[in-house]
Amino acid sequence: MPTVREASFDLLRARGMTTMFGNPGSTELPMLADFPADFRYVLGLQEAVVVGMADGYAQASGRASVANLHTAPGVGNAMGAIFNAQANHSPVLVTAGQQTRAQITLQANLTNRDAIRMPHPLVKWSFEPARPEDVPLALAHGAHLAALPPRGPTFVSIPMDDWYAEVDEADAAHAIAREVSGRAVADPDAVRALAERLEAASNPVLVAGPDIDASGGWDAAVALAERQRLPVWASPATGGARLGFPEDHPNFRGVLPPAIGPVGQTLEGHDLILVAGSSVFPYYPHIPGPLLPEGATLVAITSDPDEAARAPMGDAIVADVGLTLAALLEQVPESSRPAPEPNPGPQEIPATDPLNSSTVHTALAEVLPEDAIVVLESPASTLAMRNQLRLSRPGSYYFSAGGGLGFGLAASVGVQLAQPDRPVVCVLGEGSAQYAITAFWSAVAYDVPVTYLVLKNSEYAILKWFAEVEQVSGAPGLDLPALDVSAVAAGYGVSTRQASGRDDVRDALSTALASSHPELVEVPVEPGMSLF
Ligand SMILES: Cc1ncc(C[n+]2csc(CCOP(=O)(O)OP(=O)(O)O)c2C)c(N)n1
Repeated sequence: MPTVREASFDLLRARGMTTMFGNPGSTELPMLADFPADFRYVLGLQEAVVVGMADGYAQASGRASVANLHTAPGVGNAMGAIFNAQANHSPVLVTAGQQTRAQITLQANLTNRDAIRMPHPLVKWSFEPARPEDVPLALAHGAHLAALPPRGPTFVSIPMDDWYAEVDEADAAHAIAREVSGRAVADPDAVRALAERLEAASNPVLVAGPDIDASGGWDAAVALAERQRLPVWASPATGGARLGFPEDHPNFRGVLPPAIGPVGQTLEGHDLILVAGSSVFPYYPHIPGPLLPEGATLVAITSDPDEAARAPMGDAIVADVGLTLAALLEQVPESSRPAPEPNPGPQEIPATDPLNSSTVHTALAEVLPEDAIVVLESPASTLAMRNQLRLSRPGSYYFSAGGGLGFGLAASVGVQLAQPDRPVVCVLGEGSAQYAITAFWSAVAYDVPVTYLVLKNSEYAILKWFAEVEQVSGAPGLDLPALDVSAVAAGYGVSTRQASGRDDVRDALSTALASSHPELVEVPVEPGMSLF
């Protein structure tokens, strides 16, 4: 009879989950014994990095990934990253070791006393099998559920002696062989009604969210916008884990602001707002105002029942976003509405000394290969980067929809491992880099050729902006003097260079991009926000 270990690895193998992200402890060693040669173990030096890498890998590969943590403290360290994975709709199967069964009740050292409750409410499902032989089925359950809509992390706690138990061969074969698919098609009547509303509207608009990309709906969104002459806004950057629409497309208007009042103002004049693949909406900060402009109605298409149910206004269709857009496309004719005003493209920003972040992004735009992927965590320059780069291919952008820092640096390693043939650039604020700083070690250890662009403004610029919005003065802890990210990265083995003029930045990035190893370019920038 196969052991739990053999059956579990067979299950992961059958699901294509042969890259395991982890940080091991004594309770995980029985699982890792005689690690199969066709598996790859990617070591993260802290658990937030382990889950962040697994999140990037899952999103960029399109299938569930596995992150293995060390009992309660490992899960505790990873909670911020699990929060992000949930907001990103990222299918990560998180597992953690547990004390040996004989010592759980007496709470021996490192017992995860309430293993199932601990990761709540950040996971879709949390479980510790009642019997050792149930581990493979529990892992199957967690992997399937993570990948079903709405995608998100699941958790299985595994007592360390379970790996040696034997499982029934036929039962294991059933668990291993199962396929579970979850791309639900929308009710045809709902699609027909939406098509009629769209056709009847005089000035409709599309708001494109991250799940368009995740569901493979990119081409359908573009075709729908073109056929129906829809201007397109990206959903607010705060919740934009991915792009939903090409940002260089003539119909593309820009990124919606993230607060209630400004969203309403921006969409003024539209009578139908069609939201695809986004919550309605990822608001922050709280700037009150009407939820919708006068005379407008809204329909959201989302695969997440919770997103649909919690929206404060409008109707919703719960179904796969890509399939629903494709079905809608079939129902609508070529519109006779005038084409939206052509998009003027990025604004020219004069260079300053030190450079402003917008100028740095113009330099990046010049050298960024067409098939590049950007992972972004540079809070005060998020909008400047979106405006200057105008990324326009599917799967080209990853951002933490949860807003928890530490995603970018870690996720970039996972994204590059999942997409080895596409160049990955990770843009970081020097403050953000600290939350996952040990991911530099993983990038070097596995020779993952990410290009890191670090913007050094010596402050938490976005928090100074928030302080103004919140009318807070005198808050401590918003300055970061003497934070030397490149020296720290060099300590982990990353090749680093500094650049300060616009041409230097462009040349340094170009050299870094040509390298097949991790490289870092650090640029001093002006303090403050960069919007364009
Ligand atoms: C885990 C976590 N802790 C704290 C914050 C609050 N926070 C949001 S942005 C920010 C500043 C980040 O600094 P930096 O990367 O230098 O970006 P800048 O604002 O200067 O662009 C902080 C501390 C957060 N979002 N997540």
